[in-house]
Amino acid sequence: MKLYFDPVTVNCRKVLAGLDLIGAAYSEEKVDYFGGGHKSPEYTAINPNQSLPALIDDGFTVWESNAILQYAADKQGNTSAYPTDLKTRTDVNRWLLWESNQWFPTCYIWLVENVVKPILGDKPDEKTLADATPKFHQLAAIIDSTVATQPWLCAQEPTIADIAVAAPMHLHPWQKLPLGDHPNLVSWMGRVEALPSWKKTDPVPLLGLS
Ligand SMILES: N[C@@H](CCC(=O)N[C@@H](CS)C(=O)NCC(=O)O)C(=O)O
Repeated sequence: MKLYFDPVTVNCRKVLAGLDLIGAAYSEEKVDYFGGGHKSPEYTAINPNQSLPALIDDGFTVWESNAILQYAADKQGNTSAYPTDLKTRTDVNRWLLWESNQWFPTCYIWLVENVVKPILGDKPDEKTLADATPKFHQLAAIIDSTVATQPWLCAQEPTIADIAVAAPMHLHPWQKLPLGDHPNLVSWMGRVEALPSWKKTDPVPLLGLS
């Protein structure tokens, strides 16, 4: 398997940490996100969405970070990272879909306003953040109540759902996500951050954040 990625981006960090949790072997093809490498004709031929990451396995192309994790876990046969019991698997799939269509777009607003804009010398738009705040709390409360009574989102061990749902918050101290009302979520995030797979894929030094 060959992974096309830039380790500084959210969805690539997700896949790097997830592949490590899965124990999948792959070769690396770095694509320079800030240099626009994901818009090159060569990469566009692999992923016509012009977004990172993408994976090619023996001529088979997979894009969408969560699909990459599902594929790699099944190929590896790692039933701890991606359980096969029907209800647990459906629960993992549910969180992956929720992350992609609800959680990521919401957390991304804090990433853009409080991390990307300052890196580019721009100021955060406080109204954009204020407008998004009720939705953030609604979604964060769903995670918070889930991990109030169990250590991980879906099982007794971390799964690809934990990695995927943690990824949009991966720079939370710099994103300045309003986490104060969600103590169980904060404890769960601490457990994710203690995972070796998460620590190994920390993009903070690459981004020059401190
Ligand atoms: N749903 C896609 C989203 C991929 C995505 O948006 N990736 C970002 C980097 S985290 C990207 O490359 N965006 C394209 C751009 O900014 O031009 C996935 O999970 O793979």
